[in-house]
Amino acid sequence: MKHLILILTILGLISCSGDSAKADIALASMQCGMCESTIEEGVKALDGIVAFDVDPESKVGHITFKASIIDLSAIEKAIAALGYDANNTKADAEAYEALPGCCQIGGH
Ligand SMILES: [Cu+2]
Repeated sequence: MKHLILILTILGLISCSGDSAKADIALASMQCGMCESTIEEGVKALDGIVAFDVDPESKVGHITFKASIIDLSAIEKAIAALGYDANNTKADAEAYEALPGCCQIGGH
């Protein structure tokens, strides 16, 4: 019985403190400041995002999210749906074509 209580206590701690996860997302196809704000707004609109910050120089998005609500692959898919590559998830072709010219690779 004591063990059971101990296990339940540990599980309780994990579900509270272990909920927040951090990850870096490579945004290699991002071209300009508009891309940065498009991606930031799109990601921040998702449920479960605690913080998201894009570094335009390294083209990396630093993200903190609630792992119980959303996972990294869902975030990558959301970025791909905006028209941008996210890690190994390729941009949705139609969304990419719909981006302003300055946001397409080599489109300056
Ligand atoms: Cu752009």
